[in-house]
Amino acid sequence: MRVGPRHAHVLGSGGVLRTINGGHGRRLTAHRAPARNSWRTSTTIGAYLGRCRSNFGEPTHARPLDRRHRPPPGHRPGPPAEPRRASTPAPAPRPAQGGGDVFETPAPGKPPRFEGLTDKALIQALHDAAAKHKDLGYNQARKIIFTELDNHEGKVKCVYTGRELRTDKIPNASDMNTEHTWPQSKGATGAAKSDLHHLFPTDSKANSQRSSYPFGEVQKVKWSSPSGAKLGTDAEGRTVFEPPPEHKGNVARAMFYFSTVYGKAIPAAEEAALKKWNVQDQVDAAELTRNGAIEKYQGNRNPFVDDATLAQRIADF
Ligand SMILES: [Ca+2]
Repeated sequence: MRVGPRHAHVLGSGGVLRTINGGHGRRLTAHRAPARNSWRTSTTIGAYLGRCRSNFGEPTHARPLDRRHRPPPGHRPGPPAEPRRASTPAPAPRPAQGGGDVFETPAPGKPPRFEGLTDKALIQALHDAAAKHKDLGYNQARKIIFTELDNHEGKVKCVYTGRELRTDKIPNASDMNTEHTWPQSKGATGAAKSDLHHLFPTDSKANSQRSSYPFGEVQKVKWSSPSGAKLGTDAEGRTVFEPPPEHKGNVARAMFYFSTVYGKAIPAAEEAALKKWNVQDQVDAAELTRNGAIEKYQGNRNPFVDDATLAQRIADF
């Protein structure tokens, strides 16, 4: 894990997130309400998230380079200028929200990464940045999701329906299981099958409804959940799945991540919906925390969560 130019935070006992590596003269704090599974963020995190929002449409400005441009063919790059995480990250046996965990979040005020890159060059850079992440294996990935990453005070919540299940292990697959936001039948195989950045807990029936349909905006509803997830047909009559509003941006950023890391194209109609959702449902503290927790397990972040403007620099995923 890099520290230095970025802030690192310690999630201390009682869920207090504190800055351990300032350097930008600003301080982040967040306090987790122990009785409720929600985050109350300080105004500084609010200001950071607000900045992410305000970045939409703003011109880029002078920024320090945080990664190399793609090298010419045959070039063997030397070691990076700043120390990087080892290719095999340290094991992370503790729950993501337990005491003493260290993870990174982008420093408030720190400009986005991947300076100056757009389209194919940006896709290549995003692919390269994730190339050495650790393949956890599917069983370990599911165990992490249900017992640590998405287990909050003993309960796991379906991202499509909001249904909660109390569990301390991988549940019966007919009750709650693991959603591959990028479907296995469309290429989420091998290491991609176990990549936590696009895996979420889901109610098994809702997962069956989604099946491997593309995401889109439902006009004619065939199935829906109380939380607002829908299966049906879009304006062109295609069968599509629409997540509930609070998960739409998470889906979009997971799909952008998957497309760039694993070299899969997103169909145009689906991409249009995802880009819209990326703006509508912007990154919140919980999504940022999950991104940092996943980095502990598999050694890479989802850059589309760290920089909400990144997707706008790729015209065609
Ligand atoms: Ca969201």
